[in-house]
Amino acid sequence: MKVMKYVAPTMNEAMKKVRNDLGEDAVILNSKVIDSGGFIGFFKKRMVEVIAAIDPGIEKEKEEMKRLRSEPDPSKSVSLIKGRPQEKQLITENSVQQELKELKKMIASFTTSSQFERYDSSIREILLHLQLQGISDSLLLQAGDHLEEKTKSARESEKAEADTLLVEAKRFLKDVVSEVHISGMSYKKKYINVVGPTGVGKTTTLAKMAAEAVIEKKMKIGFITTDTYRIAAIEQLKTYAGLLNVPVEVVYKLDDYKEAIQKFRDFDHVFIDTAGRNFREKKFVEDLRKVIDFERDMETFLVLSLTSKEEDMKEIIKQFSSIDINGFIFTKLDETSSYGSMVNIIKETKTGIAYITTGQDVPEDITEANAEEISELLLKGFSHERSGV
Ligand SMILES: Nc1nc2c(ncn2[C@@H]2O[C@H](COP(=O)(O)OP(=O)(O)OP(=O)(O)O)[C@@H](O)[C@H]2O)c(=O)[nH]1
Ligand SMILES: [Mg+2]
Repeated sequence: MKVMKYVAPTMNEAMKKVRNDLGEDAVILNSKVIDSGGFIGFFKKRMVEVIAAIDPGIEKEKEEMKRLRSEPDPSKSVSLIKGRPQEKQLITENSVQQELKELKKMIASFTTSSQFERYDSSIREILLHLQLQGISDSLLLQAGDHLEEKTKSARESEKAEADTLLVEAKRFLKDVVSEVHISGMSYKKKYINVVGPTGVGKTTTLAKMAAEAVIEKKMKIGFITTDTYRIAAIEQLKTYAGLLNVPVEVVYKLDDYKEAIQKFRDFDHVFIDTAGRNFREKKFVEDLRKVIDFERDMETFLVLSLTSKEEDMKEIIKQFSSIDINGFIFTKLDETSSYGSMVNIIKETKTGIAYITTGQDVPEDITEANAEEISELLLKGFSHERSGV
């Protein structure tokens, strides 16, 4: 990939330069108007700056295609069609994927450049990585300032800058995460309740949490499910309850709920499963209130999947504002490689994280949230990229 910068008085002229130099297949990555020359604003000239790139492989491929098309011997072209194109297709696909990855990175670096140009390139590199992780711009700028300050003092004490950067980036993220309460359920409340949108993993996660209470803490527990919309949902919870050898009560309305509570009066904990609904509609949150008595001695977790879009998660959080949410549970960490939304959300809502789940297996695929691990997770790819792993 060859990337070039062109400056000309007009866009047309800049494009002419690009075409002459890189050919018709050049890709424009960025263009902007700049002020050039002049002295403190006098004699300044408006210019257009264009950043363009060309993949040298495209030229080679074009030549190859030309050669294939003009191949005179038909038998030869048959063998070419039979054998090499397949191989060629594979190579092209791989290289296209690679190019795409690089292009994405490059575009991100151009779009971030104006915002982050006040930082050194080594800081920008970390910020870019965190931006790809989905960390919000306001946090990135705070991180940038923190890193700048720390590298300055490191330079003064002649410490290795790259090491300092990574350590400091991790410290910054850990501090941000540590501003909220990060730990598993408190076991201080008798009732433990999970709510959240459809299919995020509420039932599976509740079973994992209940398993810890039964197997490790040897507690006497029961399940309540208010998810009566689907037979399968009741069966699913009953299966987990059967494995743990604990009772389940199915409740349809507030009276059933109160009855179930009565049955479980001498139990240590009661784990309550709820139906996933489209919680972007306020009505469903109100429906929940009709079945569950939230005033009780209850710890409620809002379950969100890390595979969801951050905007959608925020919408759901807003709808749950009438219910006292004690913490988040983020699921499906194994299905994504960007975790920034988690940090943006806890920073914005000042609500902690209880658990993160990492797969479908019950009970093992769950881990208590931990600020150190979350900050490492956000930077993991970065050290890999740098060491070339
Ligand atoms: N990859 C992955 N899958 C998960 C995780 N947690 C749950 N799942 C899967 O997600 C699917 C839905 O899980 P459920 O526990 O039924 O989700 P739910 O939120 O109770 O769903 P509804 O009750 O229908 O709203 C199942 O296939 C789970 O195995 C996780 O951490 N990682
Ligand atoms: Mg469920």
